[in-house]
Amino acid sequence: MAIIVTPRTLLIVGALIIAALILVAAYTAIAGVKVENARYTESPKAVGVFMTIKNYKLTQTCVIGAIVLEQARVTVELHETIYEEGAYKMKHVEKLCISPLGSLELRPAGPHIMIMGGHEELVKLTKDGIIRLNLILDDGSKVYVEAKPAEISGGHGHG
Ligand SMILES: [Cu+2]
Repeated sequence: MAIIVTPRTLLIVGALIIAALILVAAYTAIAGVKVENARYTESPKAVGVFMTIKNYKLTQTCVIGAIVLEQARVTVELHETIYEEGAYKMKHVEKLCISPLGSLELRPAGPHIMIMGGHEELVKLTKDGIIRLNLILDDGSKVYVEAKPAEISGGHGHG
């Protein structure tokens, strides 16, 4: 069976490509924000969570908080790292913003999510090797994230 390429075939193929592009555009508009490479590092007093956050929206999006979905009594803060008086210091911030169509790298010595609690609670938090959390965005939506242990220790201490 031969496929005969006629102007009509090209028109159908063109229409299908356009339909696929519209679907992709619609998907990213709905998805809005996507997270990649979520990982964590542990220290005795805190766990640092890092990831790449991609903003597919045409407007700025800010992460205004995070909720840990694990059976552990911990507190979560958004941190920036600043260089002050010859040392890196972590600073609690209200939000971490991603520019329109941009991405934000949460990393050691940069912006990150910090989970703090007593040693026992942190052990509970990481016992199955995955930390499940929801990022809370400024439009009220949530982004589910599963963070795995970072392969290379970032030497991320707190305080
Ligand atoms: Cu921190």
